[in-house]
Amino acid sequence: MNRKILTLCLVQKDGRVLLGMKKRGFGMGKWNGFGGKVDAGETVEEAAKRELFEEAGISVVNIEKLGVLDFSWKGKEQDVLEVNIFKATDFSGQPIEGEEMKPRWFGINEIPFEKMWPDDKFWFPLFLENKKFIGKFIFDEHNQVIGHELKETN
Ligand code: 6OG
Repeated sequence: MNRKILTLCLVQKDGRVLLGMKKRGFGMGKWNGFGGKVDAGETVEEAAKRELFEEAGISVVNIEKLGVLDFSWKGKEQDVLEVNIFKATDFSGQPIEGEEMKPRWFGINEIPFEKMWPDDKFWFPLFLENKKFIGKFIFDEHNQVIGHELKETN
């Protein structure tokens, strides 16, 4: 098995969630949280904070890990993306657009699921309520979800 560890960090504050429009690379054209690969010598949490700063221009002191999801694609099940999902509720600085992401606040009732990865609509309700979860999603070649498991943990 080939497992790649990734981070995904979202800020939820004052009834809104900060998402970024991915401007290039994997997931281009989709709204998502901020994140990426873990560098050598870094913890997953350190990577999540660094990526949030690099992609949205904001700094956080505390983040909480809420979810771990395994993503794989039909016919390539041995390649797994393990995405570690964090929430920040406070930050310093102002979100700014960078080379990779265009940040924007969304009210929690106007999350643009139709322009996000299709797994998001499954786990977002848990995330918004600070529930912890683990799960796995399998996609087809069109990036549609063809199978999933999701459970709340404590
Ligand atoms: P770079 O490889 O560009 O980081 N990511 C996903 N996020 C969601 N919501 N659903 C998925 O389903 C995802 N696959 C990857 C992890 C990629 C960023 O995209 C996230 C990283 O934050 C397939 O460095």
